[in-house]
Amino acid sequence: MFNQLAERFDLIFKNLRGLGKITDSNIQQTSREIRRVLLDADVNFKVAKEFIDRVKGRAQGTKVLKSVKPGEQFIKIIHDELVTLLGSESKPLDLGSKKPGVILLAGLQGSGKTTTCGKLAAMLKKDGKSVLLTAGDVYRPAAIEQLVKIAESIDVPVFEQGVGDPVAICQSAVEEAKVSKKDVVILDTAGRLHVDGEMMTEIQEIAEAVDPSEILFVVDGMTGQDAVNSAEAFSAALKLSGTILTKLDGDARGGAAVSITEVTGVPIRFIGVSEKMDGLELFDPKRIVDRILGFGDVVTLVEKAKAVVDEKEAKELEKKIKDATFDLEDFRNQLNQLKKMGPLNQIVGMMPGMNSKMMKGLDLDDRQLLWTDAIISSMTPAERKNPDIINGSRRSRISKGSGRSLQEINQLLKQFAEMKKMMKKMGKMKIPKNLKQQMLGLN
Ligand SMILES: Nc1nc2c(ncn2[C@@H]2O[C@H](COP(=O)(O)OP(=O)(O)OP(=O)(O)O)[C@@H](O)[C@H]2O)c(=O)[nH]1
Ligand SMILES: [Mg+2]
Repeated sequence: MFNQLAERFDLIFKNLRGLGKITDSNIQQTSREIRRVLLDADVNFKVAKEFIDRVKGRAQGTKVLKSVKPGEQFIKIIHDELVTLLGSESKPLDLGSKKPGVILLAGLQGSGKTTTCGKLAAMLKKDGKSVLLTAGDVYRPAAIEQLVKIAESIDVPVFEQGVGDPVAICQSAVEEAKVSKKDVVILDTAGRLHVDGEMMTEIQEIAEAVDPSEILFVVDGMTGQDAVNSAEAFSAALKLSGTILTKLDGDARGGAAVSITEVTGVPIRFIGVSEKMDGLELFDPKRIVDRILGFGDVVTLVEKAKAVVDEKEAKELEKKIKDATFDLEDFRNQLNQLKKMGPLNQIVGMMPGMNSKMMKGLDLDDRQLLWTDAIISSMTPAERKNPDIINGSRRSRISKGSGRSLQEINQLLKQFAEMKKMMKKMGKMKIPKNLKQQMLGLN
């Protein structure tokens, strides 16, 4: 899911990370790139334009700020705006105080309503709630059968009256749920085209008759631009409280997700990630954006580490850390391996807890890797083995040899000392052993 978006943003960020300064021209260029990425992912052009305008505006604002890491700041703006665009926060079902709470599902034909009814019921049931499913799609006998089958599979009762008036059926279902003291009624409705006025009126009547706690718009995540049109129509007809985006386990390009929140003004609440009854996840904008932008993802980190760290080397390294014989030569090797894994800040960002206090004082700029390499190369083997012998005159020799300032030499030595300290802490850290080993590429 969202792989395409993720890959493309990754490229943009690679360029941004190297930025020494935010300027009009790099704001322009980045905006153009983002625009292309969004449009290729099927994000509605108006939504894309507004998004870019907001990012541009904020980037302009930071242009004058003297920032330590302008590129990172730019990335943060994009990140924050994407989270906002996707609705900021996750919002679980809110059934209010009424009993039963009523959930009405609406959407186009084949969008996944009936399946999602079952998934929601299964989720609520797991939460200890009693649920009544309702067959409000009376136009196809198969639709009722489908719901009955789903209900059986999760062991939840169904209210059905065969063919009849959907408004009356839904009302009766709520009455029935009251009598049998159910916590929640979920109403499955017929798929309708937004251009079909009669059918749109019908769903409005159902909503008026049962006064739902949640009116959820179910939309197929694989649909691109069309999703925006139907979202507009459904949100004009009904007081939607959220969207459920289905079929995101396919190769959905993610554009619909990005556009729909902006168009409907209501958040995406859940995403469908399989055909099965447990294939529904609470939608968490921050987590999704982090996923799209490659932040804070341990799994990816482990994969990346595995790809570049050879097992034998990793074991040797672990031993060195344990024995405290880790020297500057090893430090340089480590940095080179990190370099192979991708932008440093991204790597560090993926390590849980690593971007907090522990990393303070470590300045992670990718260009610095090259300079660090130059500095360490200008040291003698003895100095690399035992940095403590690097006194003032050795420092100035190294500075001349590497073409870097004395201050940088000092900083590197300090960094190395910090890193050793950090590794000692890592040895003592209370993270599960296998995670630590994974991070070191040991399994
Ligand atoms: N892979 C995948 N398939 C899904 C998901 N949600 C629904 N489907 C499939 O999509 C198809 C249509 O789903 P339904 O639940 O019947 O859709 P509907 O909106 O009730 O359709 P109508 O009642 O005809 O309007 C079915 O084959 C489902 O199995 C999902 O999250 N992932
Ligand atoms: Mg259906």
